[in-house]
Amino acid sequence: MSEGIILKGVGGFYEVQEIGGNDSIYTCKVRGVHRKEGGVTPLAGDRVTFDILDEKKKEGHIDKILERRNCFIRPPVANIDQLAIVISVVSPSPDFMLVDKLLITCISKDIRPLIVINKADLDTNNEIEAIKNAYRKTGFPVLVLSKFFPDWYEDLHKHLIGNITAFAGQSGVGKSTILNAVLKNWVMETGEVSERIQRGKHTTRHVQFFRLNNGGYILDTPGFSSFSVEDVGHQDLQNFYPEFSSITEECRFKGCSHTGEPDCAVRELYNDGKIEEGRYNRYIELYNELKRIYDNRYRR
Ligand SMILES: Nc1nc2c(ncn2[C@@H]2O[C@H](COP(=O)(O)OP(=O)(O)O)[C@@H](O)[C@H]2O)c(=O)[nH]1
Ligand SMILES: [Mg+2]
Ligand SMILES: [Zn+2]
Repeated sequence: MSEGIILKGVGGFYEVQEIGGNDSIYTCKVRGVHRKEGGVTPLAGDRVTFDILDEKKKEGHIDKILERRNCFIRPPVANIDQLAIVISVVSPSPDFMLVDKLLITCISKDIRPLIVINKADLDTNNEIEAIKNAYRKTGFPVLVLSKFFPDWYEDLHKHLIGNITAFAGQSGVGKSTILNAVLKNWVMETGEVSERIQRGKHTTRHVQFFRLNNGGYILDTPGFSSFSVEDVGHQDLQNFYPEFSSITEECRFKGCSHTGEPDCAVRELYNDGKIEEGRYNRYIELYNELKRIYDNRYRR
């Protein structure tokens, strides 16, 4: 029995890369008995045990899916360690609400966020400094990239080693460009592999993991670009804002929502510049949106 990771799954066939062996990739099906027992459907990113049926043809059978660290339905992936949240300075202009929502997903799924500001070459109004300032207050790492400064990809690569990293963000921010640069520099079979990452929003693709030379995997999927946080209740929303945790005194009201009550400790943090204005305003907006959903759902 071998252990491996599913790099990709298409039509009932899974590409499983052996771990701890010779890194070979086997095309596997799932054992019939597993399916009959109502087993879990394998996802890209799943750790599995598998039997090698034919070493020459590199064929095998998936035996068991090992316990998942986390999983997503859309896109269908498991075991993500890190999410690179990519925005561009301009064209398209940043969707900060999407960034905030993706940060909430990260925190709820125990995924490390990495905020990437791309297209730095187009920064004419010193926009980058403002964005950096806003998100540094979250404590999460912020990187700046541009396809015209290829040396800067080294910074990104340092964060990728040893992690499974997915890339998220609006269409057009430069995710494919970044992935191609990483593949070119840090994945071996360049020619063959990098052709598979295509530009353009209308290409239908499946989830695909690539293993980096120095360890770690990167994941190309368009699926993280739209996002809803409806599973988070409005009362819990405040727990997903790392900036809020530095309050030293309590709010006057028990159960304070921090959206406008008097003598609010979070508001105090905001007044002291510990929370950026946009972040705070979007918190209030999102709180109201979630509360509306809650009220509609439980209205008698
Ligand atoms: N000026 C500039 N353009 C970029 C940069 N990175 C990507 N682009 C361009 O932005 C467009 C969208 O890039 P793409 O990688 O397809 O974005 P994706 O939709 O997020 O995968 C393409 O025309 C790229 O050439 C960058 O750093 N600077
Ligand atoms: Mg793309
Ligand atoms: Zn408060």
